[in-house]
Amino acid sequence: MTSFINILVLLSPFLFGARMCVALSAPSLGRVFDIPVSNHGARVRYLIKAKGLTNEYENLSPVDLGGLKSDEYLALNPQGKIPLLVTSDGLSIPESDVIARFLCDKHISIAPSFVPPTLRQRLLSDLIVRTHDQVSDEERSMKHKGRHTRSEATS
Ligand SMILES: N[C@@H](CCC(=O)N[C@@H](CS)C(=O)NCC(=O)O)C(=O)O
Repeated sequence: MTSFINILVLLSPFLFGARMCVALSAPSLGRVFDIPVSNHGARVRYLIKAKGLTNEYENLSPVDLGGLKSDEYLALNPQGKIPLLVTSDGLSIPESDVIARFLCDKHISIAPSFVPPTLRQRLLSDLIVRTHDQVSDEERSMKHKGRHTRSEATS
């Protein structure tokens, strides 16, 4: 499989042209560790897609480094969680909202900006993000305790 990918990379300028060739070589801006079912990961994935930056940020699974709790992954993110952005200049950034704000700021010139135009809309946006994270953390901690719903948690 690896040799097939190597051959594809070598042939890519001829097969796909120069632009695709860039996509197959090392990503220019960084790597995002994530898995498709992660709701927090989706926040980062969606932003990168909407800004047309999928060729610039390589998507990897923590399994590529041995899993969320492997020494290699924990060295990058001591929380042992996804998503994680590792920039090409060596910054290791956890927390989906922090990553999202970093990417919006870094790529502010690429539409959509994802910065609501009014104070009231920015407030609402912050509340939506905060509420999602709070509910999601609560659900996760209930699952860890073997309870699956709020009513089970209070019974
Ligand atoms: N506050 C974090 C939460 C991240 C989080 O809980 N991610 C989940 C997947 S959606 C995870 O990595 N769970 C694995 C674990 O907790 O061991 C964020 O916004 O990124």
